[in-house]
Amino acid sequence: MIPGLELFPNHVSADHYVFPLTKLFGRAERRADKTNRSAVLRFGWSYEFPLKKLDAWPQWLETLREKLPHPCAAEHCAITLNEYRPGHAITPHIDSELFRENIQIVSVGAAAEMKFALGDATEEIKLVHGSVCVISGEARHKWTHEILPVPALRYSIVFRERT
Ligand SMILES: O=C(O)CCC(=O)C(=O)O
Repeated sequence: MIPGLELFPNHVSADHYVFPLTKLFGRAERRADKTNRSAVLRFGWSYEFPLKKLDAWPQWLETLREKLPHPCAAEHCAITLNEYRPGHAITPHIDSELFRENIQIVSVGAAAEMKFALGDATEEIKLVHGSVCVISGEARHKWTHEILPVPALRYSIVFRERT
């Protein structure tokens, strides 16, 4: 395992999140470009510089925030909801340095392959329904990560703490 990468395979009851996620994404704008997730929603703080304060997250996400393996302070918490329809992916990237250690990713729905790369070295992990993947240290700052095209509908809920 890459230093700074942690995987908690069965950490949350993800079945509870399918309905609220489906409802939230019901009217979302969708991308046709499959190199990116099909739709994105954000709460708490935006992702790009300068960070902007966004709407508060609903109660079910608050309950989930409290169950995370690592704390994510409410006043600094930025939540991204990603929807991937079949064939959608996310290209290799390193998360913005506007956020601290411990990027925490909750997976809901179809299992996805997350691929890490550093130079010629690559490593793949499987993100299953109900898992939490935590990226910090070397895995966060040196290795890129990507999501390979998913076989069926998948959601991820990403918790980041702004600096
Ligand atoms: O969907 C995922 O598991 C990863 C999402 C991700 O890499 C991102 O939002 O930057």
